[in-house]
Amino acid sequence: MSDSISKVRIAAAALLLSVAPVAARAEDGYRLWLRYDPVEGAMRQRYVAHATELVVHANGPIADAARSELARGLSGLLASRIPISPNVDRDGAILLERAPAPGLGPEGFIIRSVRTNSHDVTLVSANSDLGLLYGAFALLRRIQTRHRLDHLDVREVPALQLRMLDHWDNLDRTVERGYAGTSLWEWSSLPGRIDPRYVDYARADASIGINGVVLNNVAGDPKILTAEYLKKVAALAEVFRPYGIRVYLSVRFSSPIEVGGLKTADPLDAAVRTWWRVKADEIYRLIPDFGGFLVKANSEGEPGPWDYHRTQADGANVMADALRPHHGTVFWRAFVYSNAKEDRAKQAYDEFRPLDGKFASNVIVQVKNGPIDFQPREPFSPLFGQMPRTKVGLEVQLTREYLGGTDGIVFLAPMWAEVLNADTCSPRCGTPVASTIRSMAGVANVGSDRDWTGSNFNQANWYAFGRLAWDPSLTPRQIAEEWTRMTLSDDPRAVKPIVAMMLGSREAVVDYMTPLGLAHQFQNDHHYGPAPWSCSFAQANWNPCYYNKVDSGGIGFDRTKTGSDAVDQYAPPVAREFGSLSSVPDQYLLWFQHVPWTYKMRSDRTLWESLIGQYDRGVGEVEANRREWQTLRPFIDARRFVQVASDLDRQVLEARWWRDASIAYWQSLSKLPLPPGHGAPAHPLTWYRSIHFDLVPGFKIPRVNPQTLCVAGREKPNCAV
Ligand code: BDP
Repeated sequence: MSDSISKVRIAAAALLLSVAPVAARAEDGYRLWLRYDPVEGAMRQRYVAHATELVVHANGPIADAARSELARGLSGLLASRIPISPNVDRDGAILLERAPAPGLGPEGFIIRSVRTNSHDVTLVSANSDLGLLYGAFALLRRIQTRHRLDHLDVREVPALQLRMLDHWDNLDRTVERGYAGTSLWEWSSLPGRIDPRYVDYARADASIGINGVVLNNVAGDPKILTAEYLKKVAALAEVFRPYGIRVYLSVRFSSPIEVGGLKTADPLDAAVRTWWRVKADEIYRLIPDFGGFLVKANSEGEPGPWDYHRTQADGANVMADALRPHHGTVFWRAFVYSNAKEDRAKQAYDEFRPLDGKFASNVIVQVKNGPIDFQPREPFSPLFGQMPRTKVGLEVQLTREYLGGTDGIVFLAPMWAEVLNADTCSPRCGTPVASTIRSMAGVANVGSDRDWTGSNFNQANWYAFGRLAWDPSLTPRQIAEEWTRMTLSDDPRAVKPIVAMMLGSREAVVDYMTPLGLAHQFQNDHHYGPAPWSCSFAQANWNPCYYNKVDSGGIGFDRTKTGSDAVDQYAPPVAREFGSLSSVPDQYLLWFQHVPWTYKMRSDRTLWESLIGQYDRGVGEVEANRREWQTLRPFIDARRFVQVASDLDRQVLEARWWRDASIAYWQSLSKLPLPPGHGAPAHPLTWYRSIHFDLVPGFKIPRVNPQTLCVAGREKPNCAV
């Protein structure tokens, strides 16, 4: 596509965007955290004095994007158009300028209150236009969160070089584990038609520092590497380029066979190596800044190097060789496991650890936060810190596959901060996961829904992911506050309770779904709703019963020396902590230990009593959130208020369902009475066991409501949930 055509397209998209506020006034969530509504009261005048003109001393598409974002943001926030001048000629100017600064790198920026040309100016400076764009968003954020603009001395450099959003979008526009409509990418109309939404998507990503996007699902459809699709990919790359976002593709390991017509995909075969090289050259001719590949190999039915008795490193390196001349990167996922007898929690480490040092320098081994699979809580993966001669990246999931989809509020920054701050004790204690990684990737939660993420509060997880990948030392509280002020309300009477709700929400979901270290107690495959009794999959490690190891005597997975010994994969101080009943944190108790129902916890209560207490704490928390939300009506626009209220209604139902179904099942085995003050489940166990949602296309989960539960319960039980 020629430059001029693409410019016309982007200009057309921008024009369409300028009429967006009409629709946006309905507060349908489309504007995300980039709402730029006028600052109220006297404060606005103070900001106006710091935004008398905008001067941008840089040219090119990224600098243009910075200029237009500032013009748009400031004119919205200050309710007046800001003049754009070639040079500083008055006090209160905002000046964006490229200025070499050591240590800022290619993306960092400085925002400083300075005197230039005898005028007081807010200077945004950076080594690159992209740094200026990030600085522009940071400056706007300061106004959006009502920070002062005088005496500024801000310097930011991203902690991680690669901050990626991984879309699990299929080419037929279904989204694996997507709960927000169809895929954003309209493959059938690309490359001809550029949906203006692509630009807004890129703006949102850039505003939080995301600089890489994997467009398609990890179960990579080989078609993506055909000439036809690469043109479509190139069109998207062109839209994203002015926002500093590089495009990556998930590729299927067997593509040399499916697309290339070869007989094999053996990574050591000369023809296969050539095929990947030629393919990479073809891609870079179309997309000179193409980021690289993401690969899921030998996992959940995907082909991979094991099919040819080669190692995961052999597989990764053949692609890395092809990308190296173009400076591309291979993200090779460590999410590799099989139906082997070995504890699933051990398999990735067993496979990858011995390969430390064998991966090419442009390979990043991408490791999920925990050793199993995006559960509400897992201990950190033992691979972090233990592959010192390999580049390792962290993968988290924004889309709430195991956390209720779009139900209620589940803010994930506390979960991600927990893993980023976890001490690997490798090579020595005081080495948090954050300091061992090169990249952070988040499985995207966006789709074609008008509000992007299927629920207002799910937007906060997109926001939090970008902010943490940029600066892992930010606290969940800081992030929640920023997001709330920018997205919902900056009235302290609203901000405080909303932030409190967000901060407690992840712990609540852990408590009502899988407390005290339980994991994977979900219904088959769609992972929505409880099924701790379930044992029906032929693949043993897909079954809840595999993970709870429950019987009349007790519950929990023994991963100590007497069991699978998964603890041994951690550095010795961590292994000691997790491996001993006296030191394992309660939150990981049943992950690492099998304990009797009557086991005395540190609190002096029995395990049984604690477990019931945790379920009720979780339910209590979401019930309290629902009540609290009702008090916030005066501060939130009508439309979003009602939507969140209904999300919270569903979450209360979901929480009670989890609590009751789980307790009913555990009690059928433990035969213990419920501790005083804790109510019996609303229905008998048979009722909960009869609720089953079928898999629906695109893995979209049904939303739970009393009707659904009643219809789904095949026994036609009493429907008063
Ligand atoms: C699992 C999901 C599955 C993904 C897989 C992965 O259920 O849909 O394909 O993760 O990460 O949690 O590859």
